[in-house]
Amino acid sequence: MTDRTEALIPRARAQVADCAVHLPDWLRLEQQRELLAACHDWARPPAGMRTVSLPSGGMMSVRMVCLGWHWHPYRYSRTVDEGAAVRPFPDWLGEVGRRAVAEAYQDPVAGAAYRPDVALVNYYDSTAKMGLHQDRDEHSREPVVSLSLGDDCVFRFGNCRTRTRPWTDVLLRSGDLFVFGGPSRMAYHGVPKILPGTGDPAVGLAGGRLNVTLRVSGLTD
Ligand code: MD3
Ligand code: FE
Repeated sequence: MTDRTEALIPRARAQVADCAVHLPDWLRLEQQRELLAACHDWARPPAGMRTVSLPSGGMMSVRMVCLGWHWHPYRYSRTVDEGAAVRPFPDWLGEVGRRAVAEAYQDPVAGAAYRPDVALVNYYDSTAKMGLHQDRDEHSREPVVSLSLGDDCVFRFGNCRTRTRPWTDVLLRSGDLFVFGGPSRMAYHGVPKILPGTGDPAVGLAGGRLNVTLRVSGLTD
């Protein structure tokens, strides 16, 4: 039997940088299972989970499905490459985002004002990584809300000026919330490593990691 004793040790809320707040174990098991079920649904065609080709000719190791607006390297559109309409961004996910911002910033006013209209759902298999990058394709500097499901990962949070150190490595686990706003919104960040086999089987993800980010596009049709 898998030893899950570590799952019983609470991890503390942490402010990693100005307006970058980590709330471990924010989603209860049942909420994680519901979010996973929604991700499974969104992954189905048309406009489902796909590989992403880079202009450099390479391929991202992370697979992705988008809601609201489809992210291409490096722009947003209302359709995917084959021409199908992007799935709508559901109201309930916006509510999750408002609760996330309110709790992370302990600011009900900021929470109530948050209106995300894009979600990026990233799937990492056990070998996938995401290199250090900035998220600069949104035309709004409103916070990004991140929710993790499945295997643990090392999340690397850098700085706004360079792709190099200083950075802070944080263990993100299933159910964790991270909110990045204010000066942290333009920080370099990435996922150097997935820790295979670390996810709670009760969540229901057979292997790998899902990350759901909520964003404000600042775009209009
Ligand atoms: C900090 N995703 O989709 S989530 C991405 O775990 C992305 O899949 C990673 O980087 C993942 O672009 C990291 C945490 C995250 C997301 C967006 C940010 C951190 C951020 C935007 C600005 C600063
Ligand atoms: Fe990013």
